[in-house]
Amino acid sequence: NRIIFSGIQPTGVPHLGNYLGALRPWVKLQDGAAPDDQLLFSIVDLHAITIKQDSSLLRQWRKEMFASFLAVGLDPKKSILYAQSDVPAHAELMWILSCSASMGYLSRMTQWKSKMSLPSNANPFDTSTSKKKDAPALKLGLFSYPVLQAADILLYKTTHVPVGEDQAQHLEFARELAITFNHSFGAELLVPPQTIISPAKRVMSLAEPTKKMSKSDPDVKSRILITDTKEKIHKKIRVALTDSIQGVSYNRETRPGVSNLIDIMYHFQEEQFTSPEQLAQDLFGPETSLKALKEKVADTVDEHLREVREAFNNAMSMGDAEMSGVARESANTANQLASSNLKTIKAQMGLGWD
Ligand code: AQP
Repeated sequence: NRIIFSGIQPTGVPHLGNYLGALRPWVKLQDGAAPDDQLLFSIVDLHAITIKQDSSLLRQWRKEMFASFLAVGLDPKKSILYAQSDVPAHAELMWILSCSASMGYLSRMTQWKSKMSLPSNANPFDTSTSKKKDAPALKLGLFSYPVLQAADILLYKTTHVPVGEDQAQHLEFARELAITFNHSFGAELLVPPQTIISPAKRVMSLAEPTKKMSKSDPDVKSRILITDTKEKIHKKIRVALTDSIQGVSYNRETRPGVSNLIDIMYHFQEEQFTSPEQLAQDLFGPETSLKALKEKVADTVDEHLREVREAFNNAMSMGDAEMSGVARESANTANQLASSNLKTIKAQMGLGWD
């Protein structure tokens, strides 16, 4: 049987990248699951606080993320849908793993560097780069983010983790940490998980198509939210950065903006075309204007998100008590699984009373 775990930060309403790269594949896994598969999807609020958050906004975002889970089709009867901070074992296992995690390995991770706008070769221990004028000081939590992520996964003996490509480096870290840990305690306590990278592994920003689409990008036109209205979708795609080459053709290197739009359209129609290149050839061509391409892409996105948008509004109209009741019930199940696994790990390490 498979144990599938993944998480998403409550740092805003999910965008097309989160939807195509994570939420939609999670729903596919849920709906195709065998009876003895176990699925856990977490709103990872402890990860969100690695960057300063406003408390009331964080509460609002957690609610919106839970509503997004329900809106995309995640079902609390089939999957465990819970907030990470409701299961204390995540933080406890993180401490245990921190005692085995290599600082050198963590310092090579690219995520904390990109959050601090530092070059990918930056070294956190070199004060001349970490004190770079406009970069906020590196916090321990942001630096050790991958250790918490490893704890999230390893806590449940997860076998499969579905994520977008940006998380592949962290997943490799989790695998190696599990192997090192097992080796040092002489037992198969942790399960090195497999990464499942979604076909839509990297949806790019509409404003800067060489960067990934991101919730925290200050430019709101860089992303399409799963809750955006038809008008907003059209407006954002109309102003998406493309190029001045005539016609429509697919080439991620030379035409990143145009290719990102084609990719987005393709991910909504994967059954009808064998590749984005084929979609571009069959539906468009050297005679098609970029304006026409954008209209078609916007229509496709709107059509596919309409149901999600409506379901999101329904879920948001649930009372707070009703929503937290569903989340707490799932958290109870997660707590039971987590504390039993954690107990075994601690016992092997000589922690806790027999
Ligand atoms: N652009 C993307 N394309 C494909 N997949 C993506 N994911 C994120 N962006 C893209 C996937 O979404 C899941 C949840 O991501 P997260 O919220 O934990 O954090 P993130 O990867 O850092 O996403 P954002 O949107 O960029 O959030 P912020 O701005 O808050 O950091 C992951 O599986 C991720 O791969």
